[in-house]
Amino acid sequence: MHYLYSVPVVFSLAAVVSSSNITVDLSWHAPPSTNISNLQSVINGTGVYNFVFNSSTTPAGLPYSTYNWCNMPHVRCTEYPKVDQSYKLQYVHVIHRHHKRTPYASNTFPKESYAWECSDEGLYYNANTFTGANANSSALTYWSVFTSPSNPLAPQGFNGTCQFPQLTAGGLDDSHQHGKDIFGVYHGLLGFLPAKYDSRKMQFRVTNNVITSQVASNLIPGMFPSLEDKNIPLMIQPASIDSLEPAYSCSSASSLYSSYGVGSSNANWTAHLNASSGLAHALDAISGVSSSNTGWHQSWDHYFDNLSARLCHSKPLPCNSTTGTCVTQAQANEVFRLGEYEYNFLYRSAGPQTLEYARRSYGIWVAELANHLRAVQNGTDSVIYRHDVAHDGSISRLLALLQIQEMVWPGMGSEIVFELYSKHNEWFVRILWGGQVLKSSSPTLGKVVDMVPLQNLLAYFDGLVGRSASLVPGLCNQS
Ligand SMILES: *[C@@H]1O[C@H](CO)[C@@H](O)[C@H](O)[C@H]1NC(C)=O
Ligand SMILES: *[C@@H]1O[C@H](CO)[C@@H](O)[C@H](O)[C@H]1NC(C)=O
Ligand SMILES: *[C@@H]1O[C@H](CO)[C@@H](O)[C@H](O)[C@H]1NC(C)=O
Ligand SMILES: *[C@@H]1O[C@H](CO)[C@@H](O)[C@H](O)[C@H]1NC(C)=O
Ligand SMILES: *[C@@H]1O[C@H](CO)[C@@H](O)[C@H](O)[C@H]1NC(C)=O
Ligand SMILES: *[C@@H]1O[C@H](CO)[C@@H](O)[C@H](O)[C@H]1NC(C)=O
Ligand SMILES: *[C@@H]1O[C@H](CO)[C@@H](O)[C@H](O)[C@H]1NC(C)=O
Ligand SMILES: *[C@@H]1O[C@H](CO)[C@@H](O)[C@H](O)[C@H]1NC(C)=O
Ligand SMILES: *[C@@H]1O[C@H](CO)[C@@H](O)[C@H](O)[C@H]1NC(C)=O
Ligand SMILES: *[C@@H]1O[C@H](CO)[C@@H](O)[C@H](O)[C@H]1NC(C)=O
Ligand SMILES: CC(=O)N[C@H]1CO[C@H](CO)[C@@H](O)[C@@H]1O
Repeated sequence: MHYLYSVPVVFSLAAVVSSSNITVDLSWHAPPSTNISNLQSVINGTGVYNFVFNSSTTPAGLPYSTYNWCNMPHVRCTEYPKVDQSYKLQYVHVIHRHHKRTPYASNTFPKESYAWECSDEGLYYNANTFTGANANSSALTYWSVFTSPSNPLAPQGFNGTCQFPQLTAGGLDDSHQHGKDIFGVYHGLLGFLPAKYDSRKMQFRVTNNVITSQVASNLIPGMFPSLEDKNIPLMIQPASIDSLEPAYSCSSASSLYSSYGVGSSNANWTAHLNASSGLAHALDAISGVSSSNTGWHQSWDHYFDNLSARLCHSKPLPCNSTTGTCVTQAQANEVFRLGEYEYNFLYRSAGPQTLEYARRSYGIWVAELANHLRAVQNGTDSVIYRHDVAHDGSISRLLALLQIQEMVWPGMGSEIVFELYSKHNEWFVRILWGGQVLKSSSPTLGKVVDMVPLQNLLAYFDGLVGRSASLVPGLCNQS
């Protein structure tokens, strides 16, 4: 990896044309160590740092900016950090994780002690031709999950009427509120977005995982309640090359990750698994997960998703119907501390490889963002607002690349916003995380990523991933 890297940056703005060479620091900078990254407090601490895991609503006694796994803080009028009026907002790019859902089937226990019902909503799948006013219209068909007494096989995990995963009714409401809050800021407070949906000015994007479309279909009416035309395109890339999820393959990134992360025998990674093996045994005895099931024991991901999804939906912690033993809140808290520790390690604390991993596995999305910023600056893009609905893996990689100071596991709805401003003939970017200005350890981005000169941010992105991600294919093919 190159450190101080010089990139020629050429930009033109309206009548003014200027060019400059900018030197930026592309190296990894260690995050400060905190309780989240301290194995001793992870294993022997209590509670979960005032984080919320059991409701989409953060209790009144805690600030809105509090980490809430079920529904993370995002931009909202009441907390929005306003910018000096001399800066003109030119472009906004939002990316966030989908909202709360049922667990993935792979994270459910072999046998669950209760069912999970989703009969309060429909997952619509329909396709309609675009052949003009007389087109045959399609029915609004939706999925209705059922099991039949004539089918002798029991489903993996929960019985009931849900897909695993699917957005729950609560997650759809959170998506709607998220849209309302964003619109409150960028239309209501700032007058930046128009009152009505306009496909020339805004684009919504999703991944090939249907849960992101479930979010978008509820978020958009939250922003524009009186949609005259309810047909809204959701941008999507082919699954094999999708940069947002990300789903493109990058073999060198995968092998780098497996040298320090989940599945590796790197002692820095396995230390916490070793230290928490007692908890794993206790939970296996309740869940019936076999101790030889590597998926469940090479990280805390599965137990974390399992337990947190229940609590976010006010469901009890699981019990073993044979032994009568239940998972305790203290055990759940330790699982949550371990999960936060893992994301902190995997995306920041493990070392420079976290940045290297991020630029390889998320470089294409970053290059797309950089080109959108350039196109707004050179006046060739009519789109002023882009909104991408993604996953924890997307947000984590992006936070690793931005070198966030305190990395956490991005909870449901976790949001990063890029705001592009102009002032006279200069351009600046501000980045918001959880609705507040992002704190980064990279000196190029500043301690707080607040009005960083656009050319510096672009030089950082270009240096790491190349213009139009030109470095990524080569990096991915390195052995
Ligand atoms: C960048 O610097 C190099 C050498 O210092 C110079 O040759 C080149 O023209 C510069 N490029 C731009 C775009 O200013
Ligand atoms: C947790 O506390 C126990 C008992 O005091 C101690 O043996 C163990 O080393 C501690 N674990 C960590 C990771 O600090
Ligand atoms: C960090 O953990 C220690 C004990 O391990 C505790 O005393 C302290 O209050 C914690 N700090 C925060 C900010 O949670
Ligand atoms: C959520 O958990 C906190 C801390 O364990 C507890 O004080 C609170 O009553 C719980 N809230 C709900 C809605 O269960
Ligand atoms: C509607 O469907 C019929 C077949 O039932 C087809 O012949 C016709 O072209 C379709 N109409 C339009 C406007 O696409
Ligand atoms: C789930 O359904 C299967 C049959 O499909 C049944 O054998 C099992 O008892 C059910 N479990 C619960 C917890 O309802
Ligand atoms: C483990 O972490 C230490 C301290 O951060 C680092 O010096 C060492 O290289 C790491 N070991 C491996 C195998 O990554
Ligand atoms: C694993 O933990 C045990 C105590 O639970 C300790 O004796 C042992 O040294 C640890 N092994 C490693 C490789 O950290
Ligand atoms: C309950 O505990 C027993 C004993 O640990 C285990 O064999 C079984 O798989 C567990 N799960 C269920 C659903 O009974
Ligand atoms: C404006 O920027 C975009 C994105 O980098 C680029 O594709 C386009 O060629 C530029 N157009 C002009 C006129 O500079
Ligand atoms: C949150 C989540 O679903 N995590 C994992 C669930 O398990 C599958 C299969 O092991 C993983 O691919 C997911 O990342």
